[in-house]
Amino acid sequence: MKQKKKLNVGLVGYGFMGRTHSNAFGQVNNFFELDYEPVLKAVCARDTDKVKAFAGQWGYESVETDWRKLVARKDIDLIDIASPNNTHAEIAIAAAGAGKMVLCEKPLGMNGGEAAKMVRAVEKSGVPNMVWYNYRRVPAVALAKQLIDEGRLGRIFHYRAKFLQDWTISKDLPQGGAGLWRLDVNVAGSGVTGDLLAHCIDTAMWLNGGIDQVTAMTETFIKQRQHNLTGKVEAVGIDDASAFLARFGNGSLATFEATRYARGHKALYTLEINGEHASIGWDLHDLHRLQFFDHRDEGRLRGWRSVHITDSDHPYMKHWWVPGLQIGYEHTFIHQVADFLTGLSDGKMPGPSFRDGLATDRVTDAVLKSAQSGRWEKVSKK
Ligand code: SOE
Repeated sequence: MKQKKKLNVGLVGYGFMGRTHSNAFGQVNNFFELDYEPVLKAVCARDTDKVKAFAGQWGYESVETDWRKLVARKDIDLIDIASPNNTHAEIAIAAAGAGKMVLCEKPLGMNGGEAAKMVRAVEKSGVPNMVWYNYRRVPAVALAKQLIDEGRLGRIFHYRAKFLQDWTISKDLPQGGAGLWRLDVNVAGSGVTGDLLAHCIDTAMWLNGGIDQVTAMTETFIKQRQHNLTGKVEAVGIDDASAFLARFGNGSLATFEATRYARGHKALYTLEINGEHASIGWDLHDLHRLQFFDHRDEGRLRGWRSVHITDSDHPYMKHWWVPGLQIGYEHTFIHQVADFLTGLSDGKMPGPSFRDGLATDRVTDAVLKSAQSGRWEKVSKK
């Protein structure tokens, strides 16, 4: 058997996303035949006891408590950023400057300005880079991409996406600190716009091209919350809910909505696309199914098909079990690593690149700007 090339990974952050990434690095070679093999070389976080415990559980060889030391290490090839949003830019720019490959959690920056600096850094040093917009790699969503690229939908008229959650409804939930930094605007950059709509926007632009302009509304339902780090009751600066209309460059119209106040919904990411010939629907709570309607079907049998995406001719599925058996959320991260490592071998880096991540941040900037101005806002293309 051919010897695999070792790729030494240095992970920053050990929260929810640190776990999804670690699992992906650890599993990928069991299921995909690749030239490269990630090695869990070091994990970095500020709390020594916790980072050691994490390293022990996930099999990292060593720990660091200062990301600068991690970036400076000669034995690290790739820096993976899974720490809160306000740390992404500084770490990514330093890592690119040190010649490391960089993977970064979404959203890429706190805003488009920060993301643009990150793009400049990786493009200047020419290092492979990627943003973890994992939902592109749900097999059903990847199949939607194939169907659109094959022209099966024809001209696209409508794109509709929602991402609904309900975990911040309680007014007693504090903001800030581990697990709750997503509620602290100084750490997260924005609320559901950057956290949830960013996913919808990334998928949408991948499937349907660039977005030209938006008109948006946002709301912060709970205006003050106790801050976990200061102990004081402080103003809430994030958007709890965000909705916008958009015009795509291809002339299609869109509606997007995200909230953390939709009681009963935990992670209901849904999308629907209506084209001249056919429509597609997908739902994260039923992620292994793609809904497909084709007007060109014989009239008597025409109707929505619910395709079970578990066959070996569906994207990614030949690497998993036998037809009929499903995979889930964590596999999307494994697919992302597999595609990244394949890109290293064949020189064709797959998206989403930092440049793609910047394009999404430009849209979320325009959404937040429009919610303030009450006007349609153009999406910056720079
Ligand atoms: C927020 O609750 C969150 O964890 C996001 O940060 C993730 O990106 C999303 O995939 C699930 O929800």
